[in-house]
Amino acid sequence: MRDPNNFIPFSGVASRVGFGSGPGHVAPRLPEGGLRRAQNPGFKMKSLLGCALPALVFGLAFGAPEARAASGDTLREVKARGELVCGVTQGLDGFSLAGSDGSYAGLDVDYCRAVAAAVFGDAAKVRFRPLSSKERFEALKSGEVDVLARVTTWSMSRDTQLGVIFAATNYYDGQALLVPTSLGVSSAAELDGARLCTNTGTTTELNITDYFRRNGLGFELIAFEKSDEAASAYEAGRCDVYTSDASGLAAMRLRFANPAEHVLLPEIISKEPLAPAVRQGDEQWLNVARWTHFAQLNAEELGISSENVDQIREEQTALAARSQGNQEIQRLLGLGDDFGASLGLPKDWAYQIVRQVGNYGEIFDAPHGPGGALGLARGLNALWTEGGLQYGIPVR
Ligand SMILES: N[C@@H](CCC(=O)N[C@@H](CS)C(=O)NCC(=O)O)C(=O)O
Repeated sequence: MRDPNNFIPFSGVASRVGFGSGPGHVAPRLPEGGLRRAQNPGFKMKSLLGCALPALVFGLAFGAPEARAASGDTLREVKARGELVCGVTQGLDGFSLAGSDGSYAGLDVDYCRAVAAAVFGDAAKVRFRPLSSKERFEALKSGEVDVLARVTTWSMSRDTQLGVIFAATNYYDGQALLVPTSLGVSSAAELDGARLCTNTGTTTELNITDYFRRNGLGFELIAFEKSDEAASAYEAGRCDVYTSDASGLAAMRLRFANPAEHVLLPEIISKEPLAPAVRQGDEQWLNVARWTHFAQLNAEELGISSENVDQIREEQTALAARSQGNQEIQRLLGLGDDFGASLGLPKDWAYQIVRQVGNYGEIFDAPHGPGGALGLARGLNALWTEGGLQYGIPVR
């Protein structure tokens, strides 16, 4: 079992030992005799109507889709429009959050800016379209957005049945459970009969159902379309547990009146590879989306950042003229063979990404990235050379 504290180094985690309901706590409503309220494992009809039914309707509506785009369509449309449209969350620090001035920041936002830098040589040529979990795939499929970069878990059914296809995992996450410290619970095993708040149209609601059933625990699932609504319901004591991606819980927890009064349970109950997605049928655009992430990883692996890329490029240009230097760097920065042309992009596509947006480590640790805003360790998102899973596919 993975330790969620490697996912979310909450400062409050240590206080889990010996927690209890102190003064000022609004203790969650618990049944007599603790959480053992719903004796029969399984979820209630309300949850069925609230969550499974929309998922079913969604599945029927999007089953066996026709591919909308032909290869090259999306890049042509984006270029003709003069801006990229990127689907993001309705507000999640670390990934995509709008500031009061309308500017956006976060790991997914920076990924979108990197795609714009690759396509236009201008990271600012991107418009962000906030989407709920439920509406995101339709927005992508209908062409309302060109890329979906919205903390979206790459799963087999989504990859093969919805008409969308995932490019690359830009954040390896896992599902966690957040509870009020006043609940006095230290493991998910103690949650029999718990009321669980989560979001509709997510892998989260499916995983939690699997998990509680597998462990013979009863539960009531209450799913909301907006994270804010789920978080408010949880904070108001309507649920005993708030469950979502560990990174998402870290972000939501920061918004609570008293973050220290909420703690993550040790169980990480799923794999959540969060990945940007594009429409099926347009391999060229899929490659643009995919290689944007790999360019940022390769840059980090090679020690190239937004700070030093111009200097390195200058040095390597001089060396390349004498057939010397580091060919890996030269290829990435567009100083050797042209790797942009086959993507439909300028030769300096990756140079523009790194210069204007940064390498993967930089966007991870940016002020509104997962490292900056949420204090998350790189963990599984460290480079493979540092024991993580992020691995830049070679440019060659
Ligand atoms: N990764 C999961 C969950 C994604 C998800 O919806 N996360 C929520 C909770 S962290 C979220 O995006 N909240 C912000 C919003 O709804 O705009 C999925 O792809 O289904």
